[in-house]
Amino acid sequence: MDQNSLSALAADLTSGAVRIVDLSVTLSSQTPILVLPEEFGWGKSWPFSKEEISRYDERGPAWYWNNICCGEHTGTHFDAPIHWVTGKDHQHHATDTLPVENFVAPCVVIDAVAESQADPDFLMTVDFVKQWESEHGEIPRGAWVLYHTDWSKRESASDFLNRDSDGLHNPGWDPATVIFLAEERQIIGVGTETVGTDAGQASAQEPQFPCHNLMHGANKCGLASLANLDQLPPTGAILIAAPLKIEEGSGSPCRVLALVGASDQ
Ligand code: 23J
Ligand code: MN
Repeated sequence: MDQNSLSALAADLTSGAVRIVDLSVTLSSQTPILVLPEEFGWGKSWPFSKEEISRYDERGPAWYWNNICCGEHTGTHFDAPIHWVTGKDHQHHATDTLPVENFVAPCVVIDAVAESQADPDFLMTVDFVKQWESEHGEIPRGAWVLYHTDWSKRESASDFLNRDSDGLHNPGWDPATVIFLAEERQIIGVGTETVGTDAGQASAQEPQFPCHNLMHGANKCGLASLANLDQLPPTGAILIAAPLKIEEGSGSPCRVLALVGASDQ
């Protein structure tokens, strides 16, 4: 690493020329969690909860702390390739073994706000990505691709999950787009504002859950329940997203941050 670029970054952080944007949601008992279609009989992820151990009281006069409890895929969280059966045989595919280079990398932000507003089941196509690339340049190898929908602005859990008798309705991916991003662009992974990285109706897609199936099959990662993507430029930001080092973890809640040049927003 060039010593000068780090000292330039340090100066830019101090002066405010580089801003830090928090892309994470708050973890609370109200944080929406994925509801899988019940007819599959699939297990349920625990919502976030915390239990006070002591708070400057008889249980601990000078200290406050909690026990916490949740599924690995709760709130703003990381999906490791081992999460999906298609990713199970890769090397270094779990939260404790993924190369740390995945955790600090450039990101591009693809704006599909209007499309997601018009159609909650919008699926991003390869043509849509190529149209974005014609305006902003080719997605660089080794970048995160963030899917900007403004879905995180849906304040109530029911608006966010957008569930009806068919299940959830939120934007996702045409399977060909996932293959294009993984193979032609060699991205690190994709990040979405929705509860998971796939469309709400992804259990009806072919393959089922194409983003999970194909991204993790290609040893790529995912980030879900991101917020504040409207504060990022289409290109030029740096993403920091490091999952907890859970032994053989499939993912973990994480604090996701972006470094943004102040003149870039
Ligand atoms: C398990 C099964 C299906 C899905 C998911 C988890 C997620 O979205 C997740 O959080 O990884 S779609
Ligand atoms: Mn997940």
